[in-house]
Amino acid sequence: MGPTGSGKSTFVHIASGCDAQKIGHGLTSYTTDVRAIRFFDQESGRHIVLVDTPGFDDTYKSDLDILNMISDWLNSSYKRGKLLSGILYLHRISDNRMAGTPLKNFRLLQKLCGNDALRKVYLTTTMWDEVTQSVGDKRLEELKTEYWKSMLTQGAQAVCSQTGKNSAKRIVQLIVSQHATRKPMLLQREMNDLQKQLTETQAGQELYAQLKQFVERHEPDLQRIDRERKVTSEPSVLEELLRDYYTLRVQIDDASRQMQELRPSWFRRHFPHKAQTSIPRCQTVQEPPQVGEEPCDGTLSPD
Ligand SMILES: Nc1nc2c(ncn2[C@@H]2O[C@H](COP(=O)(O)OP(=O)(O)OP(=O)(O)O)[C@@H](O)[C@H]2O)c(=O)[nH]1
Ligand SMILES: [Mg+2]
Repeated sequence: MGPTGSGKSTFVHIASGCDAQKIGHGLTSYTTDVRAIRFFDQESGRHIVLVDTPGFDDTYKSDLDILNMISDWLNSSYKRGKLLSGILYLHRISDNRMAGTPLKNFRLLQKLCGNDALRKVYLTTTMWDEVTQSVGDKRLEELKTEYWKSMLTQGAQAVCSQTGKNSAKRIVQLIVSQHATRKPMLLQREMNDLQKQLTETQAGQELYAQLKQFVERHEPDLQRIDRERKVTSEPSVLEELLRDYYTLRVQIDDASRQMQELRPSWFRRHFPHKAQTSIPRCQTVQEPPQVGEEPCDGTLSPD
């Protein structure tokens, strides 16, 4: 898991040796569905399944769509008695700020896992070739002592990923070696053992809180831009204000739609001016869960 562009598909490609077609080199999000790759690992003598996920803050899909896809996959594998050996979270060491996206992703990850499965979370960093060793070391230290601290104290592990095949393979070997202590994720227990809806899970509630915070923070900006555009006569300034206005309007409307989908009645009570009777989806429709696994070497294990 990890923000869009953090190198998830690249990691899967390097560690498994499978095709690189799913790596996105453009500026827009690339992976659009949950994709499981099965390969035979010579070193451990095991068949390993690496699951690639789309990142939250995707260019085309809403965060709710992504959460739905991930939860569909997790629930379907839980029902088949499969537990994850580890959850690998990727962060770009080349990011010079801990911006909103990684922070939001990270909080969702915590809520998806819950305390029990936190010990199966491996926090790692990519793009070391884009920074000097000293800058990378300094940022990694800051991650460990600040942003990752609470997860690390609860048992998550920080694993350093230097760019390259050996490092990716080492991380996979580490996860495989600790495979015996697998735990279900909180979301799997909530939705299967406790029969909760996604909206009632901690991850669903965290997503709702993030969307609400976005709407509340940016609605005043929208009003300010609206006021400014009404008193502007300079065409180039007006054009820029209109562009900003519509960009933000689309983002706020989209966040509101997701909130309404997550909690229709609460949303109607607190945002009556935004509530709609039907919920049009402005993003791509949700795709069916990808529960199958793609063998990359043609060798499927008997189980
Ligand atoms: N320099 C450098 N580039 C990397 C590294 N890892 C990934 N990339 C590049 O970063 C870009 C995005 O990589 P992806 O693997 O598609 O990222 P992703 O997390 O799967 O992105 P989404 O599918 O959009 O969520 C690609 O151009 C990769 O080649 C790395 O360690 N160093
Ligand atoms: Mg990807």
